[in-house]
Amino acid sequence: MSRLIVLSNRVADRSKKASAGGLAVALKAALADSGGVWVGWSGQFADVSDPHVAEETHEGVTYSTFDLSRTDYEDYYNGFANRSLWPLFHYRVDLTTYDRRYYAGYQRVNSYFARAVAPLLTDDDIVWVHDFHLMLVGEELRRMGKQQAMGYFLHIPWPPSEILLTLPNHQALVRGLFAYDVIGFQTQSDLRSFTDYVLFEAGGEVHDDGSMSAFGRRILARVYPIGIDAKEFEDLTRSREARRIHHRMHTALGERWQIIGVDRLDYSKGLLERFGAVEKLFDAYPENKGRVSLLQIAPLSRSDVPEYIEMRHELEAAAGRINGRLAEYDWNPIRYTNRLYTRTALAGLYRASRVGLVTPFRDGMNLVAKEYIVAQPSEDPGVLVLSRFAGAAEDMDAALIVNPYDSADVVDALQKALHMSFEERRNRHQSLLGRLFRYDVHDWRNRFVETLEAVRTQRRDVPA
Ligand code: ADQ
Repeated sequence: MSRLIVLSNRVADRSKKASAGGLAVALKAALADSGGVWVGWSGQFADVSDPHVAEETHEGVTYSTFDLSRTDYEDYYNGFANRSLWPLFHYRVDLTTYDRRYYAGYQRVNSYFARAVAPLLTDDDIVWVHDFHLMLVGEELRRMGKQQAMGYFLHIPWPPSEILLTLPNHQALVRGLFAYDVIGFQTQSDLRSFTDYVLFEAGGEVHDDGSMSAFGRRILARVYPIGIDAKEFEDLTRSREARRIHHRMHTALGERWQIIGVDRLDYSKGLLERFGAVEKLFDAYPENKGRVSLLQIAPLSRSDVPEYIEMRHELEAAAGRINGRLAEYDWNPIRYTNRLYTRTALAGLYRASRVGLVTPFRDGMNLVAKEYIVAQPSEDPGVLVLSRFAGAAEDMDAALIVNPYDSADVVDALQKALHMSFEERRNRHQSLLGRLFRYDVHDWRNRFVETLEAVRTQRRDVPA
């Protein structure tokens, strides 16, 4: 077996139990299986032109990290990644900012990542690059003569061509992706959009075996929907600490029902509209007043980006306004917190909630939807209300699927979820649960790595 080298913008913090980001949670679980090397930014700043890589090994995983300069961080991370690619790939052309300085920073930092990882590589390694921050690393490594099997996984959606074409550098990015051997998407719909671009914008070809050619290279592009570590999450849910939190929440709620939302504070997650739908629930079905409330956990993220600062203010104002209008002296319709919780605490809170409310306008997958289901007690499971625009909806059709742009649809689904019979809740829960255990994060990792392994073996067997 070969050694797995994983690259992502940030490397998860070894010491912290909580981290509010789907990618960190997933990669931690994926590397725990077989060990390997995880390469990425340390989160620290230094003004150096060449990466200085520090190594630390912990439970079979070597963490290789390096610092970035503040200018690189501004142009590449706050700039091109978070103000150009993120909004655009989530269909928010209106929030997208293009600046040539940002793209120059993106190229510079992708090359910096390649220079950091190149000296670590041995011939038999396989390289797996993650997410929208690092599309060009593979191309840089090839330029440096690296022949290893290389894969790329995109955690966020791939937009339709009409949207992508608004990005001045769209062709350079797609050409960059063709330097990898395997590229993975979360959903069929993402793969369709990518295929469409390859055929009609890049003048490429799609072959019978599903591989694609363009820019002088042939690659495999496939769907690998990401899962969670269902077994681990189930164990967490049953732990003493999770049960303590569940019990505490249960006592505080008494006879009331809780709806829970857990999302990084991000405009793609539809939080403002979610608050609006919950407000409308009380207007449309007043019997829920005093009996139902929303707990929204939304840890701050990307707080340097103006759109996120503005959104935070809007959410605070909305929660205050709705509570001001509807609250009673002993009941609040919305409890809203920006705190980070441990995964154990989250498990207990999900379990204490009658409804899981996941209503992004666009989301690559959404792991919260999956965690909520695994945390439910089978003897009295809650109901998941899920946006059709989360990648998770593609194979979680036993949830109540809603259109988050249509608040009346969300209100009706909430009312249905709150009053659903035990039989229906149990049937829906069981059908969702089976798939989450079968297609978990280990299955996701294995399927991707096996494809890369096959590429590596083939390449080794072909005489140069
Ligand atoms: P994210 O946009 O970060 O991930 P998501 O998939 O929901 O979204 O993952 C969030 C993770 O952070 C979950 O595991 C959740 O438990 C955790 N989390 C959230 N709030 C927390 C809090 N307050 N305290 C502790 N933990 C918290 C990106 C894409 C997604 C895709 C993932 C993985 O945007 O679409 O599903 O990557 O590919």
